[in-house]
Amino acid sequence: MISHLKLKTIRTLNEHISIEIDQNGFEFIILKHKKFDAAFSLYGAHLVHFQAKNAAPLIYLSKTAIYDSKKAIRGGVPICWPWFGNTEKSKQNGLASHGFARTSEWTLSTINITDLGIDIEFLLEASQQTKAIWPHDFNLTLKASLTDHIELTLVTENTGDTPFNYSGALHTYLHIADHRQCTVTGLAANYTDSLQNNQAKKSQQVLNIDRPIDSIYEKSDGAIVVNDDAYKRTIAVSNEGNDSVVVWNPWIEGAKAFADMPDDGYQTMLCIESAITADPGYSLKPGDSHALKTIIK
Ligand code: TA6
Repeated sequence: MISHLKLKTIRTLNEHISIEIDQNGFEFIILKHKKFDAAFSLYGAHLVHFQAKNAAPLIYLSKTAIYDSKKAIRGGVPICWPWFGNTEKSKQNGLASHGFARTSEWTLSTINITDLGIDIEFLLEASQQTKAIWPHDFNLTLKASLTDHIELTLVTENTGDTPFNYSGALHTYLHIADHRQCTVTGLAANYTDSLQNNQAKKSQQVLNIDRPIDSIYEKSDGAIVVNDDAYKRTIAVSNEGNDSVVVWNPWIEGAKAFADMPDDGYQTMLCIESAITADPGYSLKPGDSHALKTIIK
């Protein structure tokens, strides 16, 4: 599991679910199933671990991630919502990059355990705190369906009486064995390079992880395949409800600059994100809802 966290069990709900804490009391929901092990934090409704039986972990979690309920956990699948990155507004108002969902305390709404796997849902509702940052009424639900693979669906519901636009991403950190023996195929032909002034570029058929990468690809029709050769596996990422796919690796300098990522962290991770990044975001009328989904197998 996430042994480096040295977790202690404080509550066992049944053979499949327990609540464990780290040495500072930060809580994790630990899920054990015959098909997989997984872990979430209620903070951010953040999937921090997923490992199918007899397989390597699918999700990267930084060994130096900070669990202080102030900053986003480095790794796992951070929920970037209701904006992606830094917007003019977020910058003007000194708001955090990638919105507030990943740094909010969610509530656990349902858990359903079957022979096939575990379905678990988390809810974040609009509050005075959220409305002080983003003046809209909403329900935000993360639905996770865990079997021998991961399905995450983020459902945004406009519960107010005025329309709003939102952007964001399921910011998946995939765990790979070795960036030098890993390539990505299935990305769209066109992308913008966030490291070169959002310059429009044509993608190669095969992406190598041999430099800093921060690219926003058009959405792919089919699955994006990460050829994780050193683990002798492929990871297929399929997305729905997205308008783009963000691919990110901080590389050597980026990893060194992060206090919450080991200097060599860039070698065993790659972000492939189901994202809504196009201006003005996805528009939701009162009473409407929209689902952003990623399937990782
Ligand atoms: O998804 C790519 C990105 O927007 C990068 O620009 C980088 O900022 C990354 O997200 C991580 O952001 P964070 O706020 O989690 O450090």
